[in-house]
Amino acid sequence: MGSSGERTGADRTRVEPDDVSVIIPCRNEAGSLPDLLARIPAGMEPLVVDNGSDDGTGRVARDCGATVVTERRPGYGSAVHAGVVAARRPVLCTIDGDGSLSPEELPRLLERLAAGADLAVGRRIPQPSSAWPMHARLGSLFVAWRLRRMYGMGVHDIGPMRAIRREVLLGLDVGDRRSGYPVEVLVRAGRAGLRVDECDVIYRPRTAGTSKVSGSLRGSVRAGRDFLAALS
Ligand SMILES: Nc1nc2c(ncn2[C@@H]2O[C@H](COP(=O)(O)OP(=O)(O)OP(=O)(O)O)[C@@H](O)[C@H]2O)c(=O)[nH]1
Ligand SMILES: [Mg+2]
Repeated sequence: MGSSGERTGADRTRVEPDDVSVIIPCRNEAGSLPDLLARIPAGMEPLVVDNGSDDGTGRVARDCGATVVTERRPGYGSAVHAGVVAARRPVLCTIDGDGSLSPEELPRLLERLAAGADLAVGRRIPQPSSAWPMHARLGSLFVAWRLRRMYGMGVHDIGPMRAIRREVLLGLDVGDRRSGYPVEVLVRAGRAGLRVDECDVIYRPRTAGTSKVSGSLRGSVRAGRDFLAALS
């Protein structure tokens, strides 16, 4: 699947911006969205999934020209999946709505797809290093180590920023609706023998709002549990 030069309907050796929907799962990210949305590369469709926000996230996203989908069931995976179902373009990128990742780096992931990868994922390079708390970093490193051992996959992070063709992602039938979603995407890609390419991406502190995962003990423990469940 996905080898360079192969054609299944669309030209698989090129990805144009207007082929791409950018799914942005958001739970109370109104403060970060205007800047983030202004930086989505021209031609791509920003698709904000408003996941139970009470800070006007949906209104702000609409005012900035984004397509907005509402998903009431909480959970990162729930929000991303709602975006995948709603998206109408053939190539999907996913990026957090908290301003921690740079949309300017999405084209580099898309280049990997065009070059034959089935899934392109970002490897976070924190700037400054405190942007990625040590416990969260160790958790992601452990998961990546297990993925390398289980599937020979050359990954070093759980891939918080991703690019994949919609039909390929739907074919993986990812079931996690919480924080294990990115891990399950990788597990299923490994089991399916997909080609997974990783590129470095800058990871900064969230630009507004409050941390839901790594900044609290409760959020971190829950994410750790979800990661382990997705690995098993
Ligand atoms: N955690 C969490 N994130 C959600 C949910 N729904 C949407 N999201 C979005 O998913 C993205 C990732 O969540 P974050 O809370 O930034 O997770 P994180 O980066 O691991 O942790 P912090 O930034 O430290 O909170 C953000 O854009 C969230 O707004 C949800 O129910 N839970
Ligand atoms: Mg974050």
